[in-house]
Amino acid sequence: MNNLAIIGLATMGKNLAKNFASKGKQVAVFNRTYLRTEELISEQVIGIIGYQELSECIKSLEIPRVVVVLVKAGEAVDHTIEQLLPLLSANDTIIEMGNSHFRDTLARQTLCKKNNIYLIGCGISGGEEGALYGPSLMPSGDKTAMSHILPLLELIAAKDFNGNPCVTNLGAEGSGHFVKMIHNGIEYAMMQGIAEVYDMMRFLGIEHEDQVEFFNTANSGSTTSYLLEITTKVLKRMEQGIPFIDQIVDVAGSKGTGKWTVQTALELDVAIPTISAALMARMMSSRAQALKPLVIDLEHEIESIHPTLFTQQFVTSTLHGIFVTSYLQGLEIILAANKQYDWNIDLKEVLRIWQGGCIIRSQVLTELNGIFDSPVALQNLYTDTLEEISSAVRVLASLSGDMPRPIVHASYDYVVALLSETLPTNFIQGLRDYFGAHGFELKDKPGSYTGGWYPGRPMTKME
Ligand code: 2AM
Repeated sequence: MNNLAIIGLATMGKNLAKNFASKGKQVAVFNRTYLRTEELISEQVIGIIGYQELSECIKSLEIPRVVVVLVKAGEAVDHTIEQLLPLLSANDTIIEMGNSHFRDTLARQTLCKKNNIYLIGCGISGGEEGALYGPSLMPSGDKTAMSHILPLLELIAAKDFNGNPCVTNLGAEGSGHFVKMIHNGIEYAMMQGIAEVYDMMRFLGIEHEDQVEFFNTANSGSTTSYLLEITTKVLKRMEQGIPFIDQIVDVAGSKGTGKWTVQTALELDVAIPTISAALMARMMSSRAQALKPLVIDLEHEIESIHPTLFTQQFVTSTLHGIFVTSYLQGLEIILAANKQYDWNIDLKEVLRIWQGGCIIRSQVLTELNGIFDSPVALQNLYTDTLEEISSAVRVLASLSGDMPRPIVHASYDYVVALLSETLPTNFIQGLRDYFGAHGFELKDKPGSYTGGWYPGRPMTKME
């Protein structure tokens, strides 16, 4: 009997099947188009058995059955689950690993529950390599099903900094895909940070080899990260004597998870300016492309910056500051979701399972452990981050040319606002009350008040 099935054999599904097989599992595989199944069969991987019919594939499984679904997010997932339900029996488990919206997962879980089938929504990060050698896995759902499938997932997951599997039960239904969504929002921001530092370098006319060296050295100590590791690799690629990156069109694609993160943060009233700036920067890149005829020659006065300002320390600390604000904002959304949805996602576990396999793995994660439990530690982190990013803002201000720097500025505004003793929002309250009697609070009196702006309309306490 086969131990589990994998449905959907695009790169991720295929590599996940190989990962399970390499750990001694007998994996039944199926794909809508048989050609992909045939291709995988032709690789003759021990432990992988291909099926032409879904029903045969499911029949071949030990009971209770475990079926991993890794098809295109959206309708394909619904379609696959619909096909699976009549073939499964009570207490079987579907593990849905697509990049699904957590609300879709909730709806699918309800449907499966009606059929006495467990559905575990499981975020997966790590790209193709991660799927093959060890991804970070973010599952959530029914406890009984989870206790059955966690040992399986632990087998194939990446390892954290202490050698434990990068997988945990995130708890309530939907929270696994939620955490994956947040992961992706953070990923958008970290990448935008790297792109902006690269932009500063080319703006300043820093030689290609020096750019590589700056990033290569930045990938050490507290900023050691997968994204900086691949930054050097992407930057180094040369084609016909010039950096290949120069031949790539400057319009960023996206599959929606960054947008979902920002939408969700808005719904939960959480300010995430760094992550939003990263999303907006991608959107602006399409708009700018559409407006290419309007391009003008912007000033590039590279002499205006003193070379001693653009140092390794500057590069590393700017990246560190942006990484920290990106993570903090993602974690803030999770905290708000715990409250709003009555979830119990353990931030320490989230920080742990992101240490290995996933795209946003980095040493910075260790600095954030327990950060929201200690106001002093949080204040110190904000203060250090402010120092890092404000130096970036000052160096950039000393450039006399024009260059968009959305993430640097958003991150700076974020920490500086959180640390400021006063904000100008008192003025907004004054204006709102003047035109709309929306009320305000006073520093020296409890309660809400309104009025006092017009003769004959004294300030009154609001009910
Ligand atoms: P395919 O090879 O038949 O296209 C990523 O696109 C994966 O999702 C592929 O394995 C693809 O199968 C599968 N997929 C896409 N749409 C699907 C659908 N409606 N039903 C089942 N699988 C689908």
